[in-house]
Amino acid sequence: MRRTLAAPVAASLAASLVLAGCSAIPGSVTSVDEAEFTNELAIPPLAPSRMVDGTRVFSLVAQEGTTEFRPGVETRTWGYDGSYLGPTLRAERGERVAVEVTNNLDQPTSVHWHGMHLPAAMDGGPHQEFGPGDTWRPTWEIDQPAATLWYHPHPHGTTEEHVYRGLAGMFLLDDDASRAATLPDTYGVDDIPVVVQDKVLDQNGQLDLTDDGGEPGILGNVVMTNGTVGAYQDVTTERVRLRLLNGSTARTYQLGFEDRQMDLVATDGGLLEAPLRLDDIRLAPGERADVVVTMEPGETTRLHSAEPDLGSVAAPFAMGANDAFDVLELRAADELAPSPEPAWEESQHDRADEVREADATETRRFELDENSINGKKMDMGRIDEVAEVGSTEVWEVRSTVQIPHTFHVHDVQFRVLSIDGEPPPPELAGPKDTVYLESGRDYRLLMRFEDYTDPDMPYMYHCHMLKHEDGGMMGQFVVAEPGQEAGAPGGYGPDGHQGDH
Ligand SMILES: [Cu+2]
Repeated sequence: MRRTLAAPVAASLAASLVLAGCSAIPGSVTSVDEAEFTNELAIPPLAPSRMVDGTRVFSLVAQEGTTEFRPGVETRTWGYDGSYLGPTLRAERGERVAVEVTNNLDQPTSVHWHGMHLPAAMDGGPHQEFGPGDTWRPTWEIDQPAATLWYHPHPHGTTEEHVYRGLAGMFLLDDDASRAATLPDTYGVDDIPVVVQDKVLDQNGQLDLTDDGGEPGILGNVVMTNGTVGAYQDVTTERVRLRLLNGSTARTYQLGFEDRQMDLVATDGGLLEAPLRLDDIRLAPGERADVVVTMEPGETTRLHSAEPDLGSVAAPFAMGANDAFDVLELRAADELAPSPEPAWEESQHDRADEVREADATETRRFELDENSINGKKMDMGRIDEVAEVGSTEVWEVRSTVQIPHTFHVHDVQFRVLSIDGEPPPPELAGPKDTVYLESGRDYRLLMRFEDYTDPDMPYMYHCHMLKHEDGGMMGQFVVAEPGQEAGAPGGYGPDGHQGDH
């Protein structure tokens, strides 16, 4: 069913693009409609929580609804606690959290805590699906640096659809360093969640999930932030922090401002060592970047996505590489409250958290081709890798094809040690859990498997282009005691089928 981007396909993509012209043909358009920025940005509410025996307990309900992306048109969507996206969960390092997630959809789903370090049984991957009417209750201790994480479904083979329909939300972590930092930190005022997504809306205004065989998946012609098309945000402070999340299923953005630079303060897994001034940053699906933008009183500027550098790809025009468009308008008030320069000290945990290449005892190699990793497709019953608890490892990852791929590892944050033997660009030097793979280049990733052994319950590594993930570009690893062998994941027998148990 999946097609490789051999020459005939690239040619047919080219043909469909020519035929498409400027009109909206679902799936085959990569150009983005111009928006008028007249809608106030929706800010996902902070999720309420209650303390039960020292545990911070959240509740989420996955449900269907309708959302007015376009005036007067009700689009059928899914959301948590609402019709689209979900509330922002927030917790502190050292806290124990629990989330009660109820599935009010008509099919199984799961909720993965993307970027979170936690036991595999709580991870929310395909082994933790739960059916209609069921409630899943994961619990774990927050034991990692402050970061902008997110949550989204991860059911076997249907992740693209569940995320595309609207199931996603942010999960913010705080720690001593983030509490003490001088960073804009008033949620929804000068600390703004910005979930960037693209959609194809059909002529009835409904989400179109048609797969036309294009790579790397559905590229929409409508761009939205937090579910708002053509959004503006009023700014009342000299500096505003944007927590950028690429919540798209396939599109990679190159986010920045045409009239100013911005300070990158954090990547996927938390704060950088120091702010990094940038023109723009490439964000592939699943990646996050916290940036601080400085405004003058009374001015207006727009977050913009420039033509993204996708590396060497077969058909750049068909993969979104030629698309540039505005994303979010910022409108500064005539008077702005002062905000200090972004600055922070290291956290009390920083030294303990440090992972050193010299400690690496294992090197694994992962090659991504058009539809598999190391020549294998995802098999729920097969453990692909066994990592020894407490060990530091280097994962060498390479995409061998001219299709956009990313690499995401559950459970850990990693460091990009090198790309083709050279140090990574500074925006990739911070903690990461997802990285865009430019074709034909060698990415060396450093990570440590600290704790949470479970020989029977795997974590995932996969491409975060969700069509690819659903198509089987995923593998499973367990963290085990020294000498311990992988067990049978979730009752799946060696033939990959769930047996009687
Ligand atoms: Cu991929």
